[in-house]
Amino acid sequence: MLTIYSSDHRLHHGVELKDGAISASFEKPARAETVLKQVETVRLGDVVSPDAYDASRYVGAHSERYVAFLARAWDDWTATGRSCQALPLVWPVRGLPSTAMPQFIDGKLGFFSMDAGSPINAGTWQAVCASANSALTGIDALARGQRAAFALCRPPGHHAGREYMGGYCYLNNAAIAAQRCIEQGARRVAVLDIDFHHGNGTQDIFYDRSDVLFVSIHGDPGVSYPYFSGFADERGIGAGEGFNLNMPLPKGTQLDQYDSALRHAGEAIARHAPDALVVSMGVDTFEGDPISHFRLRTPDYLRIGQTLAGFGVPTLFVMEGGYMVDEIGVNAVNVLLGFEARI
Ligand code: OKP
Ligand code: ZN
Repeated sequence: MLTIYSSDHRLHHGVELKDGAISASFEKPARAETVLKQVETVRLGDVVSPDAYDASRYVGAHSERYVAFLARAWDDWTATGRSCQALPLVWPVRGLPSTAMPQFIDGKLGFFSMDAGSPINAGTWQAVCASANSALTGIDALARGQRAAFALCRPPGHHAGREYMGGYCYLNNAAIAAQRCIEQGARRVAVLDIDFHHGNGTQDIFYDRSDVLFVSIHGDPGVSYPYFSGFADERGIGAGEGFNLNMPLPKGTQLDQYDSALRHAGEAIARHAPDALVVSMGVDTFEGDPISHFRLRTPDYLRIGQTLAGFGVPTLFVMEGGYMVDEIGVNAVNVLLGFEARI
């Protein structure tokens, strides 16, 4: 299987608010390095750099003004005399009267974010573009006839909505790839999100559309991030009604329960009959993950990959979460080995 990877991801590293204090983010450069190392160890296949794409390729999944905000955010922030990371601190919640885009960068940061989980520093935009371009390069590989490809994206993308960043995400790599697939002539695409956290951003982007089916298996948002999205009664709107399928599972979920959800997802995907499948692949479903609550074990990821291969659709894997650095390489690559029946 082809892997698409860019070392530009190292340009992005940030902080997060945890337990009342600022600390280094769980979403750190070593994550991608660990996965790449395992790709090389098992000789998964060629590793290539992403092609270059214009930032206008991100519009469609995202709004033009959001992409423009992201591209300029660091310059706008430093123009105010600050050199620390840019973080939002105020949000337009229910009851605040103005829905207009603020002029000042501090207002824009809140306007275009769902939380304070996506800090912006000097290298963030370049890393974010390399990550999205990896997904675009992967979808183009499928268009050229590959059965599968692996976009080793970092930072992740599935919490980024049409007009907002959040949860370590800036551009929605999976959605950008799915949108390109449609623009290049695919009639239907499915996005399957197997990260522990609900892919609220991907849901947001395709919620009113019937051409892109979104299916997500994740921790119950009643007790897990992102709390405000991911419930089973969110089924799409307008033309998109019935094309959004959320399968929240309880804390402590193990392979048996997970696998039946995955088979249920497979049935929904088969009914959609997509030309391509984009898998938002997080491995924070692992029992040792520091921020999640499922109990999957390392060999379980081989089984998951096997099940995904059984769907019989050309598949782009897009890296999302997974935070137990020592284990995410083996777990992520196990999905890919299982898919290739190298068990
Ligand atoms: C990104 B991805 C929990 C705080 C949650 C954000 C988690 C983002 C996960 N103490 N912080 O879906 O893996
Ligand atoms: Zn996650």
